[in-house]
Amino acid sequence: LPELRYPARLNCVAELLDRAVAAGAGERIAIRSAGEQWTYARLLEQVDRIAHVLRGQLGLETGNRVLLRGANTPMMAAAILAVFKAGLVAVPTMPLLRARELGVILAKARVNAVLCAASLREEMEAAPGVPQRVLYFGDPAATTGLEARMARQPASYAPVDTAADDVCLISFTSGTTGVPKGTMHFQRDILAICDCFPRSVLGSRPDDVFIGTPPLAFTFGLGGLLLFPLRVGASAVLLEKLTPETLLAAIQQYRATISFTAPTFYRQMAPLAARYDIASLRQSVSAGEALPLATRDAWRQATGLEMIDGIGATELLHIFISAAGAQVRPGATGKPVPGYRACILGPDGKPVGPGVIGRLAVQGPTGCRYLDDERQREYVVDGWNLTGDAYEMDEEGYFHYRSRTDDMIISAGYNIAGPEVEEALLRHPAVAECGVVGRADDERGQIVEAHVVLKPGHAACDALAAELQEFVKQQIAPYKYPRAVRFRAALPRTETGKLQRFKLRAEGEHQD
Ligand code: 3UK
Repeated sequence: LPELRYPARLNCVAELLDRAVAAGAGERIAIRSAGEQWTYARLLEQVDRIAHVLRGQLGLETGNRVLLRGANTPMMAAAILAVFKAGLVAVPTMPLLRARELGVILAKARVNAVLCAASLREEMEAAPGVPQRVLYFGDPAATTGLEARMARQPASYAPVDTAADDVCLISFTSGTTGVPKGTMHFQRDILAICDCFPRSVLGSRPDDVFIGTPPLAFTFGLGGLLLFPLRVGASAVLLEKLTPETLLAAIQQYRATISFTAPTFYRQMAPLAARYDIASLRQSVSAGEALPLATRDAWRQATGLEMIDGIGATELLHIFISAAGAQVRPGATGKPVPGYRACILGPDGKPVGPGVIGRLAVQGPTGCRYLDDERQREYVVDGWNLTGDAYEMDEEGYFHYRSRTDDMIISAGYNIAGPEVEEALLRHPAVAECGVVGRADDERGQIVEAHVVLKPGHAACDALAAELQEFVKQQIAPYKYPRAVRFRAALPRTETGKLQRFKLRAEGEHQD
């Protein structure tokens, strides 16, 4: 991939935006949102005005860190790009974070300034250790906010001359344990992710319209809903508070061609898809957690589309194993995205052959750099990134997800992967969602416990629990069946759509 060799001096926004406008893309639509439509020229101008505010007015210097907060809006997108372009470091934060969590991030990332949506002001102000330089945006009544300052700035700003390996982004993992980990990424990493997955797997084009749910503060969303479209001169639809229904309606309204969201969203959209005209959609990308076969099948039946599953991680910035179209092997995540290498390591740290479950190890143009050195030594070993996932490779070189390494259920000496049991349960017509975890058991060490959300019209009862147990035994090795079945109204999920297994385990304990 010759395009992955970048010059030593590189500003990613100069490449993504200034270059596009200089090449004549100025009148093309860059971002659509509920009330607004921004051309490439307008986006560039807004980015440049914000960059002037940051450097000229706030007096920030190269390498200073700017915490960013906001829902997916054109202003939030412009703020992130302005930070990159001004040679500063963006620290985007998930909209739902509370004051105490923000305080941890402010301290860990040693934040110098804050740009925050006015709608999230209260929580921001309540955070401990907020720096002095804070500006709010998106409040039409404000006379002192970011927009008012932008209006007084020059409309154009020359990109700061940054090195390709200058840090421009600190992205925090949501973490299943609750402790956020900051990962640093370089200017060139921003371009590298645009030149890997979207080119070789997705096949994105200038006429594409990208849409989806992940927040821009989650690198899945930052790539899929901002950087990837800009890299090819396409457009992004940025919408707030999407539900399965409103995402389907938005795909129809904006004639979106590429969707990015989590498996649970596709699962909920599939039965509703027939009510909308979503014929414009040509690719649907799923990431964040394993894509169950039942979901892939339901989406294909509803839309005729073969989904693109892809595993990505905050530590690696974006998707590194995936497959599309005829390359898809249902049940496998795919193969390493060109530019990346992957292998499976056994307990001794040596690569294992096909058919053996082990720890996934990945290498490529992007990689993990934690703020915290100790964690770094656990994640990156001999130059390989250990993502914490248990995977298996087949004879054809396809990578099959099994579970998170620390979520593997060990019951009476058997290793059981929760997602395999979930996949079996999801094939039952009464099951809408489920999560399978291990629960401590005196006799077996752990037992398999299923938390099940039923589809409307099905009632929880012992007979149905027994039917689900029998249903699993018919599909996979009987020792994997859930010895405990708990019905519930909903499953605990992160803002990124990930099942919070630790919460299921904890709740299982309380009910004893
Ligand atoms: C899990 C998957 C099976 C896996 C992400 C796309 O999810 C992203 O980043 P996070 O840091 O979590 C990383 C972990 O999530 N995972 C993600 N995708 C899949 N497991 N199949 C998948 N397709 O455990 C991984 O280690 O929140 C996803 C792009 C950017 C991202 N940051």
